[in-house]
Amino acid sequence: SFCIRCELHAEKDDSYYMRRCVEVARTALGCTSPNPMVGCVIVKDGNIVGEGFHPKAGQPHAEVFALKDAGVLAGNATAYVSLEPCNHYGRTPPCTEALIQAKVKRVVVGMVDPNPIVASKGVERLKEAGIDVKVGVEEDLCRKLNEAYIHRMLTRNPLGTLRYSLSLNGLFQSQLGLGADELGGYYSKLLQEYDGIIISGASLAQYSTYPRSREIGAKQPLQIIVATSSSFPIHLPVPDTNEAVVFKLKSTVLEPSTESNLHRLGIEIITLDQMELGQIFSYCGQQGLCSVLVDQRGDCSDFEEIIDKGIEQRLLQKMVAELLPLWAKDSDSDAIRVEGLGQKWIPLEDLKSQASGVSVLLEGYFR
Ligand code: AOF
Ligand code: ZN
Repeated sequence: SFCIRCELHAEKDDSYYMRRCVEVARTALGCTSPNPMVGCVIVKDGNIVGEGFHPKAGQPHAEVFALKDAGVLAGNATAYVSLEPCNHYGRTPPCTEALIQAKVKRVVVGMVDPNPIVASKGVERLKEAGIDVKVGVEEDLCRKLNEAYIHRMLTRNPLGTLRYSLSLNGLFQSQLGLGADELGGYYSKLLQEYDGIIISGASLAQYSTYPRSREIGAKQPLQIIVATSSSFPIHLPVPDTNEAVVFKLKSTVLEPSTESNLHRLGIEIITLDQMELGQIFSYCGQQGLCSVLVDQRGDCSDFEEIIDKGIEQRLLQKMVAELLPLWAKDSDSDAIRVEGLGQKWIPLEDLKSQASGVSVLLEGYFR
């Protein structure tokens, strides 16, 4: 969202309306996968006469809602769309035809659709019909909006984000113990953005609940539970949803009560010879998940190897860290400092920092 003052004083140019498209698109945050979030604004004589967004896969596209909202005023108007209008019959008819029929004069597109069945064909079709088309307005913003959708389109895998918390003297939350997370209050909002969340069986055994977004009306991410322990039977809290899946090693034993709870809820248990993020990610991609949060909360000792490999294999693209306003007293932190020396470093790019409650949040991309 933008500063009200700036918006009031902003020049109402193509960028302005495209930013509005992105804002409108975000109404459906977390709800559109495997489809992208798309916003559309119809402008006539300097006034917004119609707005729409794509609410959910299977439902009409943004352009259809915006054109309906504008009615006859769409004739000779300019349509702004954050993603190239589609030119194919999918679950819904092509948006290019809807725009042509509504007789819009000009179409401004944020970015070309990376979906190979669209990829510039939408733009070509509009131009063919004599419509003035401009592509690439606020493109970075539009790309950021759909970074997960774009990533899955190009790789078939979901965009992977690693999340963790650190004390100010550099200890992981797994070393800090329970109750040290979520101080900044951002976690619930973060969950809302993701299609899936990967959690370790060991950390679930510690917590009595599953991570759920508390945002009103939030679509909850698929709970992807990874159980790797071979040393003792794993007990999991009873899931409060059947939107979950368990990946376990052949050698991992689930407690009988846990196993019967999972069966009762119809939750799939997938057994793997080796626990690799690659296998979990390809399952997620096939299920239409565009984004997955790998959550390092609590005890993730059973998780570290998988994560290290995931970063190495470029399955994890992004990280979100919460710097907690805590100083761990009886820490073994010398060991960590020494261990850190002389190691290989992976640089992070496009870093952003932000205060959240009493914490500092850091976001960056592995390159
Ligand atoms: C648009 N406007 O609002 C969206 C688009 O199965 P369908 O019919 O919903 O088609 C899905 C594809 O359409 C999706 O992969 C993407 O290429 C495009 N999404 N296009 O013009 C929209 N959501
Ligand atoms: Zn469409």
